Amino acid sequence: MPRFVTVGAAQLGPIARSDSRKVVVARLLELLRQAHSMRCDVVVFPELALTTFFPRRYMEDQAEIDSFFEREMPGPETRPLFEEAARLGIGFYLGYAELTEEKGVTRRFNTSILVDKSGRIVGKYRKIHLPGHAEHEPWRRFQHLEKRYFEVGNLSWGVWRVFGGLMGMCICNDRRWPETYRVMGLQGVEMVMLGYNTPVHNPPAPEHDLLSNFHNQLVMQAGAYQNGTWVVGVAKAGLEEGCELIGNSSIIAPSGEVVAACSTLGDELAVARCDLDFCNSYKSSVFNFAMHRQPEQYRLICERKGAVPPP
Ligand code: CDV
Repeated sequence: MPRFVTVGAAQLGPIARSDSRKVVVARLLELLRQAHSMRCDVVVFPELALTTFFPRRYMEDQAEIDSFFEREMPGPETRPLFEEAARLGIGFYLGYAELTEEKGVTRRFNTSILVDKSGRIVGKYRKIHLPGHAEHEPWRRFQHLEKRYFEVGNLSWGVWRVFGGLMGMCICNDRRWPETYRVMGLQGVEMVMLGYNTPVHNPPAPEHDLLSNFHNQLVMQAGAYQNGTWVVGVAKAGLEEGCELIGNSSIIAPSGEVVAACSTLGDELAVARCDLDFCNSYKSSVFNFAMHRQPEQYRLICERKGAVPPP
């Protein structure tokens, strides 16, 4: 019996530093309504979808830094998104900068949430692989200060039973690491949702620039195939505050094939009707983990070499 989830990859074009949350949420609402008209069950928005990608700027003023963070979710500016989603009966994944108090300590994370069709937050993930650097590096054309502004996520990679299947989340740079997908794969994930902000230019390795779109596809397609899961990868794209970001938001089947993709660098929706049962064809054959993985061997080999075993 097929189990269909219709998913929308809701790509965003650039967000200016001066754009208010209200302006951005209006764009998200427009994409949400389009997705509803195309019968989507859930839409995936990008990483840090409410503001410009602020880690490209060096800032010292904590008040200025904190102006990019959300203290509550939903808050006054994001509540309309939750209300409209509940009214339309459509779920969403949203990336944002989270400022929270834990045991009296202020903490800042690069976060995503999963919201069900009734507008309830059912899952939260905090980015683990924070790329870039922590100190100002003036030689770069633009900064990538995620290691300065965020802490490493402390929630691991979970999966949530919602939309009739097992949904997982990760964020941007996480998608380049096989263990991200594998930790979710070991929990039986059937659809991994992720948002990204990926500059075309890589300051420490400009020789990779021509391959930035290829590497984006390579890691997401491999992650999907090697774990028998759907992957929905969604960009914030285009020329944002002088920095070129890749697009190519894609919906990828467990076969590793791209079944829908955005073709512009602006606000755009790509939609696919995904059969979650298609995962079984891979999970029960070539990637039957219980039958073919060799965790004990990985552990022994790593012990001999003094390395950390994979999950
Ligand atoms: N936002 C990101 O995590 N971006 C990284 C860039 C810096 C390489 C990425 O992996 O796309």
